[in-house]
Amino acid sequence: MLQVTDEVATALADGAPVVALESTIISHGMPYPQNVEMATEVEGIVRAGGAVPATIAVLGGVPRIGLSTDDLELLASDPDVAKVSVRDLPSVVAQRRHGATTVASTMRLAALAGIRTFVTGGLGGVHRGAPTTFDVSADLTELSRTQVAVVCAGVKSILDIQLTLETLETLGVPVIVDGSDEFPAFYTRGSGFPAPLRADGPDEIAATMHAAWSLGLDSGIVVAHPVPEADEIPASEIDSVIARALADLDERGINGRDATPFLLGRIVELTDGASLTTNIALVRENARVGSAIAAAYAATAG
Ligand code: PSU
Ligand code: MN
Repeated sequence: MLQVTDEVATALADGAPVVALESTIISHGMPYPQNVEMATEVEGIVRAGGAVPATIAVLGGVPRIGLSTDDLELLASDPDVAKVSVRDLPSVVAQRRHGATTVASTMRLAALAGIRTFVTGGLGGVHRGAPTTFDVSADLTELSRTQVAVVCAGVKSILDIQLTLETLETLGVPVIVDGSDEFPAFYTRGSGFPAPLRADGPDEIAATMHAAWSLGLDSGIVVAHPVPEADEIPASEIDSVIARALADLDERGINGRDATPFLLGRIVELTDGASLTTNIALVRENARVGSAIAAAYAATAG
């Protein structure tokens, strides 16, 4: 059922490093044309890091592992591309539609293809107000049941970071911070919450991946790598922007699958694009780190 490009299929057959990349970040996470520029650049960074990039989406109902330049352009510019989490996969496939995959559905398709390392920007999580709205991203559910390491810059404080970390603990998902004792909050290197676990560099992270799955853990692993210092937006600046975006969300009564894309877009508007610059910078950094992790994991496989 999966359509895997020759390049990715060959790399997987050879045990060579492959890095999965999601597509909701392209279709619903960033404006055009920065989204397609980012997607193309990130594939280049993964290649430069010695791994094969596999951007994942559903096109015409076919789950695709590895995309062409034209595919990326379509995902970036066609407003009819659906945001597809795990629960949406069956109907998008059955109805032969286009879908951009979230962290959750990208994990699922990556695992089906045999890819264990996945790079993105930010994870979904427990939304603020979740104790009454029950809005908890399916990304967390998928992390509890699919063996993929997700390299991200932590979670944005549009979410409740404390409840997100608590939920990951309950679900038995290892949350490793790369090179820091503090869990990162996407735009900022710190969040005020300690790193649940710490590792330093790709070899330690790859060893943890091997250990987790050799022990029979069903879960994924969160690998949180803080945004580079030079690209960080200070909490004092971003906090008020996030508060404003959340108030606008409330006022417009937006919820469900539309909540996260609305908040991301509103934050870009409210920062005059500064948040987008930071977002792109941290995805680049994660691509560099993720390809090194995939290489270290492949080197020690067996
Ligand atoms: N957080 C970000 N950028 C993103 C997303 C989350 O900082 O692009 C996207 C990812 O695809 C993630 C999805 O899997 O939003 C989560 O959506 P929801 O909260 O509806 O589960
Ligand atoms: Mn949700």
